[in-house]
Amino acid sequence: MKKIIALVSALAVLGGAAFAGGKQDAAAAPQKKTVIKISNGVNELHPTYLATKKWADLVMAKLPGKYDIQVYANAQLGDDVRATEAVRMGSLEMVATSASPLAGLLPQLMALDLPFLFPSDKAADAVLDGKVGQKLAADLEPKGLKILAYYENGFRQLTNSAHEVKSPEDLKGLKIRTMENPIHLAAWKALGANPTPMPFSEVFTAMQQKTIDGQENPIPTIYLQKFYEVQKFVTLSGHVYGPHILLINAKLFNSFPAEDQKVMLEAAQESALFQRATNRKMSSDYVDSLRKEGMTVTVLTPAQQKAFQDAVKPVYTQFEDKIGKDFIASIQETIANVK
Ligand code: TK8
Repeated sequence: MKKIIALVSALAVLGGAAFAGGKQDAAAAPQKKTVIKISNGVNELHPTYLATKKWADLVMAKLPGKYDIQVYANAQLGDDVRATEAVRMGSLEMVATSASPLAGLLPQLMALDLPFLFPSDKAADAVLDGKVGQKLAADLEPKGLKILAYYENGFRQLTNSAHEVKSPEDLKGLKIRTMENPIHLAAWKALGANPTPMPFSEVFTAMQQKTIDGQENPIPTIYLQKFYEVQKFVTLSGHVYGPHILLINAKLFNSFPAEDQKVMLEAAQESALFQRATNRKMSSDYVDSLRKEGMTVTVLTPAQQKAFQDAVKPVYTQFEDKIGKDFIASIQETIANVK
């Protein structure tokens, strides 16, 4: 039944794109624009939202009159998991989502969630812009999703409202919200915390109402979503690097004329360059902004950092069969070759 609904809605979307204007005289009746809605979980200030807006503006400027692209923020069209499912089904056209909550769809994506895998921005770029990124994109396509670009969410940092966290021992008893992803859950358990998965849009309220003590997200998100209003401590743990991936319904994309596809892919690359540069600048600038907002920022010494790394090591062996040992090794090799 689900399949039939998916097929019907996909055909409806395709039909809309292919037969816009119907049999009417093209000169007399203005061509009906194809509507493309893009879902963002983050708010309007976040580089990912800004980049989807940039993509929309570029595409509409280069293909005037053909597309009506509408960009939504704050999970108005659903959180990462639900919005991505809607894009697969064809009831929504596009989403910019974290890769982590899509682990159920494509277990290989979980390679990116392995803690302390990426040592730098450069290493992340090498992996996502190289063979690994291409492989993940190729494997997502049969699931109905086409990756237009890898934006970045960035290196995730721990925040909480209880006390300063400098070691895994400090995490004992802390209730930490995680993304809906088994590696994140396992890693925080291994660190001694009490992890609870939850959709992103519920996190602020959960912290405010103290149903959770903390969460982890990159600096731009912590600052722009005003998490400092409900969190006192941030530890620069940098435990996971996460991309934000820009996805479009694959059948819809393939139904577009080749020239339009080219414009969309080029606009995606342009928006990604802007997105990563902006996100990286904010990641460094906003550390001080968080201090100004009254947060205690904890920078770990190499020895303290190592204690976190050691504690999560078992997670690698725990998940290597699910992800694929060779796949993990190929990522590690790419990273090792980054100068
Ligand atoms: C926004 C999410 C968010 C992610 C999370 O939709 O859930 O914590 O970091 O950026 O993708």
